[in-house]
Amino acid sequence: MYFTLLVHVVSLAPAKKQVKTNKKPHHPDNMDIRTVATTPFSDQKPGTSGLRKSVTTFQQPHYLENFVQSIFDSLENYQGQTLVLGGDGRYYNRKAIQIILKMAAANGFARVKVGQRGILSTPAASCVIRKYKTLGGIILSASHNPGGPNGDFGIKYNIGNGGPAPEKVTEAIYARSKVIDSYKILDGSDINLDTLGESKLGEMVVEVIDSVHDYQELMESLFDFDRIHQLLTSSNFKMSFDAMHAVTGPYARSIIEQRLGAGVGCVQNGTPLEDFGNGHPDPNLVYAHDLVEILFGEYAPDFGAASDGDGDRNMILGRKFFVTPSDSLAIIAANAKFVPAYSQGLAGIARSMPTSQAADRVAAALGIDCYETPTGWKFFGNLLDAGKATLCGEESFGTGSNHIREKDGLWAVLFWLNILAARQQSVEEIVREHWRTYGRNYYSRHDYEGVDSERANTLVKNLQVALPNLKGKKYGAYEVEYSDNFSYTDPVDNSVSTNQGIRIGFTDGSRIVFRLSGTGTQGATLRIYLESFEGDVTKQNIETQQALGDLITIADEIAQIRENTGMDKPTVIT
Ligand code: G16
Repeated sequence: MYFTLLVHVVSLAPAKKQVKTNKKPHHPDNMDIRTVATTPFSDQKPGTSGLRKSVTTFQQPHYLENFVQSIFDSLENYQGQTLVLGGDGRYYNRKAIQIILKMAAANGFARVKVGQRGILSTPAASCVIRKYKTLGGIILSASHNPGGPNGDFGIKYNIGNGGPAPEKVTEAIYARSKVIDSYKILDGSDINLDTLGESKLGEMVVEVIDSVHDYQELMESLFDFDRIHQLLTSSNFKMSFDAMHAVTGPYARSIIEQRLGAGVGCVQNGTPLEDFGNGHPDPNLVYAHDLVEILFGEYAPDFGAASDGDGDRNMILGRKFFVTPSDSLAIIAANAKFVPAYSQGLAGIARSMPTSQAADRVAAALGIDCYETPTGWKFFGNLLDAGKATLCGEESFGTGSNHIREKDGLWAVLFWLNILAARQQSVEEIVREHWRTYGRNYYSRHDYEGVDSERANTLVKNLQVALPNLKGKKYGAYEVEYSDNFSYTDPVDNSVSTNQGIRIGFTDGSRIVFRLSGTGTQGATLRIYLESFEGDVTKQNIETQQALGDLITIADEIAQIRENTGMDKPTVIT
């Protein structure tokens, strides 16, 4: 809204009459909006989850600004609206926030809700967007990728349902980024992000909000906090949470240590650092080694969990026991009846295609639908909005529900705590009982990181050529039942996403899936997903890599992995 300046003009000539003039609406800050000429960058195509690049890429003049303006230009009727803004606290977060605030002000947003110190975990941002019904939000994160001046940075736009922008929006952003020739920015001074409260940037209100409050309130409405409190304060239960020097530290301290009574010391690496303490904030057995050592060491606690850079991933551990993310989704679904918000039943379950089929078995037992989507949380949005799915999960350490539209690391941890509190059994007992009931889906993902992009593309191309001839082919005891490149038709809006991963399925239900990651920033990352089913209880105790040994060999034979990547083993096995 513009202030109207009422000017009284008093004539010095013989005072016949007094003249009052309403001058054109005017505000001094309008003068400070600059339109900056720019030229497009050709590499601003959002990947699996927004635009992720090295910090140095983002530091190029106009790089961030071009992308932000492309986001704004792709939105409809954003003027006068509210935006949520925050990030995982990594290097360049604060700087980017100041730039985006000034661009939002110049582009006519009425208000931006920004997390204190620029911090908002991805699930918290989704929660705030939904709670205050804002137009959308900008989340600054490269998730689990390392941070610091030589690390990665990222930016993505979430729509009004709180979820990542669907493909039609990301495609519009990309299309705009290819032709952009100017952006708008306000020449104002930086906003103090450390103090809660409101201030103005031109006409726009900047509201610095408590990063934890709204999210904590939501968690409290979903879970049985009294029961979890009893568990966490009992003398025979110990847990350890590793925030990996990333965004969940303040959330876990407030919710798990303080509100739920676990006490100081339960949360390790709880202060968000710009470089994540030089770590790789990816909660898996390789990168969350501090936690793994504790949980697999002497006097191990009963429960261990970790979350990633932006707080949407989770890893669940019992004493000397790892729960695969695929099993975690299935077990959460099978035990939803113990959790207040889900005790009335689930509408359906959704999983990404490469995620194991363990959840399908639970869905079948519950008599509900199970949806198979491409990799990327954005594909769950429509299913959740349409009430077709209640729980969603991915092999990449992501689990979530219809409470927000992002995966949610701490939510998964609280879900497990709620189950443990209700069932009074150990993590291992619960998982083994699950396998006895539903069978065990042995599952592993092998990553080959930093592969030369051309070589990786050749591997995929060769596979694509081989696909039509694989059906009926025998590899030892395995016979190929189908082979294809996964294509998904969204059951809500009928949009089609093709080339989402090469699947080779065998007659006994085993699968090998090949995909190139859409989140890496250096070269290509080849992901190979391996899965086999074991219904025989006496055979559910085999070490995972051993159980999948034949499939690992077959994958190499079919894709010529060693030859094509020049690597003789994966860089990460999860
Ligand atoms: C993102 C997406 C997930 C996806 C993961 C890995 O997670 O939101 O849906 O599973 O990347 O994707 P890719 O296999 O293409 O690397 P995050 O936690 O990185 O935002």
